[in-house]
Amino acid sequence: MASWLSALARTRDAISGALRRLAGAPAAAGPDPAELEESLVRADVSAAIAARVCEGLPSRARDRATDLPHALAAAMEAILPATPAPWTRGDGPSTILVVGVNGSGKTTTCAKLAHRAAQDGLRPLLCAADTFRAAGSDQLRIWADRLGCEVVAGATGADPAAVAYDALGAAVARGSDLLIVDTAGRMHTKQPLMQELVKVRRSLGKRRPGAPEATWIVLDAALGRNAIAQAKTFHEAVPLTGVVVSKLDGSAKGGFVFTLADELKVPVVFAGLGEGAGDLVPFDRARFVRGLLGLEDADAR
Ligand SMILES: Nc1nc2c(ncn2[C@@H]2O[C@H](COP(=O)(O)OP(=O)(O)OP(=O)(O)O)[C@@H](O)[C@H]2O)c(=O)[nH]1
Ligand SMILES: [Mg+2]
Repeated sequence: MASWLSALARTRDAISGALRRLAGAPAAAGPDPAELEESLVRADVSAAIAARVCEGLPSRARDRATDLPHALAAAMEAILPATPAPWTRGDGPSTILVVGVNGSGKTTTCAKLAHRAAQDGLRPLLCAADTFRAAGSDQLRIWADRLGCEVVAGATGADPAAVAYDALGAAVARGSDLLIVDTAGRMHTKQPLMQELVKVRRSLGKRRPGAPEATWIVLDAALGRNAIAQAKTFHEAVPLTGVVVSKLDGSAKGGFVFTLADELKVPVVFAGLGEGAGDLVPFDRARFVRGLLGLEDADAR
């Protein structure tokens, strides 16, 4: 499985050099934190947050080489909400509705979630409510076969709200613990498509009060801060309860997660660190920050 350290290599390289220079400089005559602030902004931490965390750094530290990085790590960690447990075994199935723009990694994430839930001893059911194109449900079916997971798929062109409704019925009938609903990719700027999602959400609630218990958006880390505008628009249509950051392995812009947390107050639940079923890790804010800053033991904790 991919590790936080290797996944964050590119983002880290930008930040840790600046941090090392700042930490290594003599306390009295060292460079100012501006370089560090700039490197955070290059990693897509917003200017306001970068300024805020750098401002809070101690100007005098007993041991700059260790105190400064740890003070920075603590300040950055404090911005991120703690990640709640992704699922609990309850009375009947709970539903996760997975949304996002085209190509963000939704279908792959649904498969990864099913894999992880099964590992946690739950019985997941996948639902392909991406009826927009045949390839959408085929892709999820292939994943389900590979994982040995049950799947309910709508016919191409079928109403995704009806497919989701039936799938939740199937989850109840079959005694599944978790229903994971994959939806078609949609541009957040297209109103009718966003309304379709509202309808999917509503029909799940009609089938079972309280459903969906979770609505997670999959955001491609490569988009950096552009992903935040997407998340906000989705949040207005279907209230989000969590974020999955996909493709963190290939990105140099993981810093947008701080702005996301600051502005949306929605926790990141998982991070996608590769294309395999096992490449999904619970988001751990301490590891993420330590991985970003290049602190040695990011993977050892
Ligand atoms: N490196 C990497 N690639 C990923 C990750 N997650 C998904 N991908 C790849 O991204 C591409 C798109 O993934 P999909 O899961 O099909 O995305 P989608 O959001 O379902 O796409 P649409 O249904 O077309 O909107 C695929 O090639 C995936 O293998 C990840 O965490 N890391
Ligand atoms: Mg898909």
